[in-house]
Amino acid sequence: VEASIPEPQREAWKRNQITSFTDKDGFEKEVVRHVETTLARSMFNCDEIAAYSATSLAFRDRLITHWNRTQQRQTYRDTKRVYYLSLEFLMGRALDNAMLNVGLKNVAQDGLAELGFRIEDVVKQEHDAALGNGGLGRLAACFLDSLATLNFPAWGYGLRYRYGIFKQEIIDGYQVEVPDYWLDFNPWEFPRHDVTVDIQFFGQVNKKTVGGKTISVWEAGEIVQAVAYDVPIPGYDTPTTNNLRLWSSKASGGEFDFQKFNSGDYESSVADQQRAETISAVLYPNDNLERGKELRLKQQYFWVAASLYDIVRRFKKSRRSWNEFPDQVAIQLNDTHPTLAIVELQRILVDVEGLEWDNAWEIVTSTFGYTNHTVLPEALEKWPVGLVQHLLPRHLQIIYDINLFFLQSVEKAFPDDRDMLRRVSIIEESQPKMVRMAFLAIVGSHKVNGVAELHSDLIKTTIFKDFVEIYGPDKFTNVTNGITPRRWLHQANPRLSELIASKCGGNDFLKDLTILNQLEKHVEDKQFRKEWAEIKYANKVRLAKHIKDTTGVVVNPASLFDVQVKRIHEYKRQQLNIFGVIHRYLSLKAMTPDQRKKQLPRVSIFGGKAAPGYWMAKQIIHLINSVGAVVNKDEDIGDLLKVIFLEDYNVSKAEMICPASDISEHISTAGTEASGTSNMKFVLNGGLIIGTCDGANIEITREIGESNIFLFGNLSEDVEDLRHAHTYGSHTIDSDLDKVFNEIEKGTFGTPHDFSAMIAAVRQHGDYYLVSDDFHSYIETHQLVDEAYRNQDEWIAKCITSVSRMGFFTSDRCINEYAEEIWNVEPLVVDRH
Ligand code: OX2
Repeated sequence: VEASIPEPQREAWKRNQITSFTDKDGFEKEVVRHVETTLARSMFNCDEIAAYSATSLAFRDRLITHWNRTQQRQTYRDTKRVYYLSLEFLMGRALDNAMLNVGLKNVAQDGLAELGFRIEDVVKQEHDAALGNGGLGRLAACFLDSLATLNFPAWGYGLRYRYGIFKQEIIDGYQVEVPDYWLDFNPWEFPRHDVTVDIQFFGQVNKKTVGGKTISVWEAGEIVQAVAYDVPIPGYDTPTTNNLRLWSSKASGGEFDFQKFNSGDYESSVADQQRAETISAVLYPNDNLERGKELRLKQQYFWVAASLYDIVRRFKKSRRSWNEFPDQVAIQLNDTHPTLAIVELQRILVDVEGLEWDNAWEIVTSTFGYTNHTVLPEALEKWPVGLVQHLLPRHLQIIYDINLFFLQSVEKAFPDDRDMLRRVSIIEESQPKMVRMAFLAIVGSHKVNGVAELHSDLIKTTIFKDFVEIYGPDKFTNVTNGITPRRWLHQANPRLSELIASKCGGNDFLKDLTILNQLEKHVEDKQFRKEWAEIKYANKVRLAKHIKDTTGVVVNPASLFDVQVKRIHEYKRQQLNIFGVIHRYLSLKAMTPDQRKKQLPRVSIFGGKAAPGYWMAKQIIHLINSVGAVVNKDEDIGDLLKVIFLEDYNVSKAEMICPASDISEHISTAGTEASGTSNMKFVLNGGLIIGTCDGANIEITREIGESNIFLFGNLSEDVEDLRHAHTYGSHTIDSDLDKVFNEIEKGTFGTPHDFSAMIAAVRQHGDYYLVSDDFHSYIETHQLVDEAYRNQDEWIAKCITSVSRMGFFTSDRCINEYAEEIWNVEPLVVDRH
């Protein structure tokens, strides 16, 4: 309040309000101004990086005026806000997205051309903001785009990692990890040195009596400061510009450090500073895997505590009663990573604000929603009780109390079921004891959702079955994932977007994706199909150029491009794909030259990172590269088969790859991929998919029709029996797969020993991912793909039909479902001027 300008002086502020550029001349002025002042350079010293920087600063200034207005509007109206807590936001590049969302890309293109630059080259200067691993982090980024586009008062909260996901280099066929130091120059963030929070760790809990009441006081052992960095999130075709607040850690500079400093222990006080900064230093590079590292738990609490402090501070400004908190605040937990927020809010309400436990707990549980993204046991978070006790002593007490009251209620409802108490306890009675974060998240939330229909059914019947009994089925719901068509169609594939607009009555489909269904009546239009095919071809030419530039391999853009890009994981089965490629290679080798002439040329394209500690995933990358090294130089084969591994797959590469795919692979063992979202990106860009009956593939099939997708493999309901049979029955390997293995073992693709573990996983160790069980059907289905592709006319028709039926998979639909079913929030429109 003290910082507010008094009424009499406000006139001067209003008179001097900033006006944003709207045309080419205005844009150019801003660029030149930023080059010459902010960057202290000139037209004699302006490279593409400088042009990128100045263009970004010009757009950033624009966004920030909208951002300010959005925040003022939300504060003034004081409606309910949504807070999306995610340890990952895989944003990718911001400039292109900002230009398109504010509708001024053409202006920038013309202006940059006049100033001597090509916009495509300028855009490419930007370093991806890669603060995530894969689907979970990218989903958060798509949700932010939709929240802003739909005008929801929403904030994202995350960590400002100094190092995002590592850069992948392929050296001698192996993955090598290089640190991603991305913050050298980042025009998209605003440091808020005035928005800081002191975060406590360690220490002990003391009891104190205040006014006849005993309260717990947590005395800290260490304090670290959280500093806010704000990233503006522009909606598409709306002034609404939301905020993504990322916390950075810093030594607190409080009494702790000064004590040491004064006592002459300078070195150790510097070490303390470094330790504090370590908290937000690096993103953990694991996807679907939790490793239980102490620093990771520190990250989680640091981020959650700072975010809640901020949320509570904002709530308190309105001077409402605590019981109104859930009417003003909805907090969504992106997986279990922010689950400590439940405990932290209970602590604030009981220990700091003095509410009664039950009253506080009612507020807490009404506030939170929890999204589960996986059923894989190795990805479910559990923290040793001893570690939580040491780092967060008061929180462990609260967790125990939450568990006590929860188990009491369960015992009351199921008096004869002792085993139920053991099964659902938040504390696992193992050696050592563990806190089960998913259970804590369920108990502390009013809604739990999965991310695709099959997945949401699976969590109800497997890992969370008991909780459905306890709470009833209504606490559990499904919100099938989606993607933002702004980035994944309009930005990634501008020509296709334009063609679609010409058939769908303009760009409205970008805000209401169901309008795509208007394409269907043009499927038979020859000219339309031709243009469609030309665009696909041009996108393939662009990717072929990238392949040539980065790998040296020349691929023919007329070949069928078969793409699998995603994190490398045994459950995603890149090994199935490469075994299939070897099978194809062997078949081609066995043919006469005449037979070969009749074969369809293919390019098998792989991309994706392996977690640095995931040895098997790294072996898979090595096998792919080893196969490529042999096949790509085999003169018998020529263009009939090329095998490419694209280095350093990330968001901006995905924007180039998705539009260039003919068929993409989504081939996880049934029941393991919660949803998948790249499947949606590929279909939306006019590619078909080969996939298992898993995750969102099933709903994609429902929407686009069975004849437009290549499904294969065992169903999720059969997986358990098959695994059981592998272990306890006789396990015979598919004969074609056996030939593939024999060829690898002959040394055709390099030292056989390098790949023996991959083969043994199938032959000797129970083939947990059912590679052999699905191999035959996989190979057969790829033959169907070949046949279908030969009929280009029908292929294109399938692609157009599929795109026209993809309206369901926009993240706008997801956000509207969350808003209605989970958050109970309404949009708030901001005036344009
Ligand atoms: C991913 C899931 O593996 C993927 O299936 C899903 O589409 C995505 O989240 C978004 O919901 N870490 N990453 C995921 O789950 C976890 C855990």
